[in-house]
Amino acid sequence: LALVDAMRVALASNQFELHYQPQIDLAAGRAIGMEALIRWRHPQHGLMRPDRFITLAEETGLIVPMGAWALRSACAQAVTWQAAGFGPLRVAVNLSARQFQDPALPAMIGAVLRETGLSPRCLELEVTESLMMDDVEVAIVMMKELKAMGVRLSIDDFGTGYSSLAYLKCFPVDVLKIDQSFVRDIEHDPDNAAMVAAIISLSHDLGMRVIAEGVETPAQRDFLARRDCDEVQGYLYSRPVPAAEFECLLQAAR
Ligand code: G
Ligand code: G
Ligand code: G
Ligand code: MN
Ligand code: NA
Repeated sequence: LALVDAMRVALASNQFELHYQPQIDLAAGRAIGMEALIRWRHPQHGLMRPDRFITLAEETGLIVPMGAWALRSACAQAVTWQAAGFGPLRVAVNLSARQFQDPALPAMIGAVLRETGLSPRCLELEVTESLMMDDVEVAIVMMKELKAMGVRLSIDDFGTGYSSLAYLKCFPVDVLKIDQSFVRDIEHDPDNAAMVAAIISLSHDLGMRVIAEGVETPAQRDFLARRDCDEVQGYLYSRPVPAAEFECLLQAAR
């Protein structure tokens, strides 16, 4: 079976699942949300990470139904955890270019919010700079439409794309996510340290929040806290884990 056919079968037979990684608010010192990351539990090959199949899903258009499935599952899960008393948790879902260019995207998101009952302000949509730069004008129209629905928008992998800073003020986004490549050597590499400090200031000056990704050490966390970074995400707290395991993290922090 070709990979794309296997993916269609997988989607129809519930072989995809979401893993969740906590997003920690540095001031509050606890998880205030989570990023949902798709995995394929393949009957022969075991657990497959998205780098093995997302590109093909994008090329073949299968990312549209797959992305809709991911969004619906993530929103339903967030509602379940909110109802269990874990607080007003926010869930972040990654969008691919193909989804972002689909004029039916806002209607799909609206339907998912209605069906699951998730408050729009508890949903964050992650898009990359490169995706927005494909067609800047169209991207801005789409972002405004999504913002009007009340959802949050973040720029993922910020700093690695090729968007001009001049565009940043035209994008109605709420959050910048600092790419993990800048965070990795933050304690030793003065260039990365300067870059991260500058992105944090820039975010705040533009009225946005900022999340640092790939935080693996207490030293990295402390650097980010000193520089007033709002949130952190990374293996220091948890790798992306299945829903049941994530719920244990929430229980432990209660
Ligand atoms: O979790 P990590 O291995 O493994 O994720 C790798 C990449 O896959 C990341 O760039 C992430 O944004 C992307 N990804 C994970 N889940 C989804 C999803 O549901 N939709 C899309 N479009 N990309 C995803
Ligand atoms: O959506 P995005 O492209 O940001 O995907 C995040 C990726 O980073 C996922 O593949 C996730 O598994 C991975 N990741 C999350 N935390 C860490 C971390 O602390 N270190 C490293 N190396 N990767 C991480
Ligand atoms: O278990 P998972 O598929 O999330 O792991 C993905 C990769 O990230 C593996 O190479 C694993 O060794 C690595 N990894 C998982 N947890 C950690 C961690 O806490 N710290 C670091 N540095 N790497 C990790
Ligand atoms: Mn992401
Ligand atoms: Na990222």
